[in-house]
Amino acid sequence: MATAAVIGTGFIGPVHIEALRRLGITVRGVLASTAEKSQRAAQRWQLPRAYRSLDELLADSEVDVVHITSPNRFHYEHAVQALQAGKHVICEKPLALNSQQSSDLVRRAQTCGKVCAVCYNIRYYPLCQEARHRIAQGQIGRIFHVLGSYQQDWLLFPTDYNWRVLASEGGAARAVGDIGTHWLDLVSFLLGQAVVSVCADLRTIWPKRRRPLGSTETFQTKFQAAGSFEEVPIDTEDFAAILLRFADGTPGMLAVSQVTAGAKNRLLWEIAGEKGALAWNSERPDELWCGFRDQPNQLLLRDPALLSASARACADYPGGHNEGFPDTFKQLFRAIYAAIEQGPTHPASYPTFEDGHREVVLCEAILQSHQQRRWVDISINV
Ligand code: SOE
Repeated sequence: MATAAVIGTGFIGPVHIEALRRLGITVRGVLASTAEKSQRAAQRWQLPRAYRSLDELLADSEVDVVHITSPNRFHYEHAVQALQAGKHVICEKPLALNSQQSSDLVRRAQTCGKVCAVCYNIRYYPLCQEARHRIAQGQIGRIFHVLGSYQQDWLLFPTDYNWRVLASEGGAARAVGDIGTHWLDLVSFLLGQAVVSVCADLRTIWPKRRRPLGSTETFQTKFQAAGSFEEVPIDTEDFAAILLRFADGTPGMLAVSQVTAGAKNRLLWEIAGEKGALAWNSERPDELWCGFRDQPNQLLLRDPALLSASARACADYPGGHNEGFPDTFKQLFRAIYAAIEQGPTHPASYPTFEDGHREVVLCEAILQSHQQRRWVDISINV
């Protein structure tokens, strides 16, 4: 079985470590932003190696797979170096800061013979897999339209601050890049249709935010006390309204916000078809709403015994034993490590660098649409 090392020890790095361990995959070591932080993380997670540099990690011949969970601005260079060192790469989203970088990564992925994956984990909720199966089987008939949103509240106040709010660190599209692309990737996966055109209106609710003097984590659990801070201008959006068109002509509408009080991490999609509708909410991930015109609606509670084979493959616990966010990473890594062990399948059973590149291109098109106040068609060049 391949051995992993993880770059990054913020919110998501430990999610990777825990998921890998649940699968019995060896995590050899960790690299943080300083040698001291690497040491602390290695101790905390009882890992054999605390790397002092990327070079040291990449020189470790025991490591086959590099997980990149560093801040977004490092994704490209970390991925390039890991591929050059002959490692498989599993990169957090967004794949890169711009489409020049992400297309370069796709080209490298095409020739390196390694597995190159991107963490669009939400595909791996069992009831999203079930919805994809039902749509592909024609169970809700011709699709009329898709509506949805992805909302959070962890950036609600002007005193909320994180590196993601700066374009130079997180990417020019922030709410859209950070969470909107999860929705776009997921809904394209559900429909089996890519987004081909977008029309967007973005808003920065807080043009200035207060940066605490000291570091802050994503989803910090304590509200900031009135300590010392500096005011910084914000060049990324808090809210986006986006009209969409999918390849088969299906229209869609997506709202994205990181300033909706009470929405902790709520992704919502509703797909309306001629025979019925389906809806799902990530804050209640074990429930799939099935809407009908001529019979009572249904609420399907996740239970492997009631799911299609593809959805059952992502459901490890019996009904009533909720599966959630950490489980999606376990299922995602199971699919990726199967490809590492057994060789890739076509199409891949996991989100690839191509999928990551597509989302970066979509972010750029959404920004362009907003700036030029018009529809923008998507062209994917590599
Ligand atoms: C922060 O908004 C964040 O951690 C995203 O970066 C993740 O991709 C999402 O899963 C939860 O929220």
